[in-house]
Amino acid sequence: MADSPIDWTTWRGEMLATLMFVVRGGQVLLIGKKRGLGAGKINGPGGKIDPGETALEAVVRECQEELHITPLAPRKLGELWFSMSTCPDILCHVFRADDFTGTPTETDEATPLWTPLDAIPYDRMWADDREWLPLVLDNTPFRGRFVFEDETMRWHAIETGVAYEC
Ligand code: 8OG
Repeated sequence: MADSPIDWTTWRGEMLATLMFVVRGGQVLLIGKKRGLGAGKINGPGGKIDPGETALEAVVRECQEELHITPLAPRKLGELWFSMSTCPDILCHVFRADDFTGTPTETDEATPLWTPLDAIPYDRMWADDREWLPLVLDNTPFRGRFVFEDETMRWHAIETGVAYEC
């Protein structure tokens, strides 16, 4: 792919966000997102990090609010760096858990959607997701960088071989 149009050495995420992928029994727990950025798309539960929260605290809170579940032993597997044209740049921390407590429940933010691992509906997700979600499902830590112009992905690069603390 061509050189990046962004100087990533000085890039900073203006909005900090999270995503969680719970994988159990050969399926991943996705959501139909009802509101916020990406409403109408399929995604993992997650959302913005509130002031004073860690990414881990935020992702657990979002799962509780959006689906009424608590992921167990969540671990960070990825970072997504999004340079956006029409909203603030986003740094998103991606987590995976292999178990949870509670019952996935529809809320005014999300509809739960258990999805077989070989039938991920990429055509109903953000354009970048097909580049990195397979790494989450494969337990491979990664960092992805993406340049979006409106909803179109103009450039991307994914690194593996990175390590995260939890
Ligand atoms: O608080 P709110 O739900 O509006 O936060 C936006 C959520 O959308 C947050 O969890 C991060 C997530 N998100 C983006 N861009 C992308 C993307 O390209 N792919 C996926 N899967 N999620 C994204 O902001």
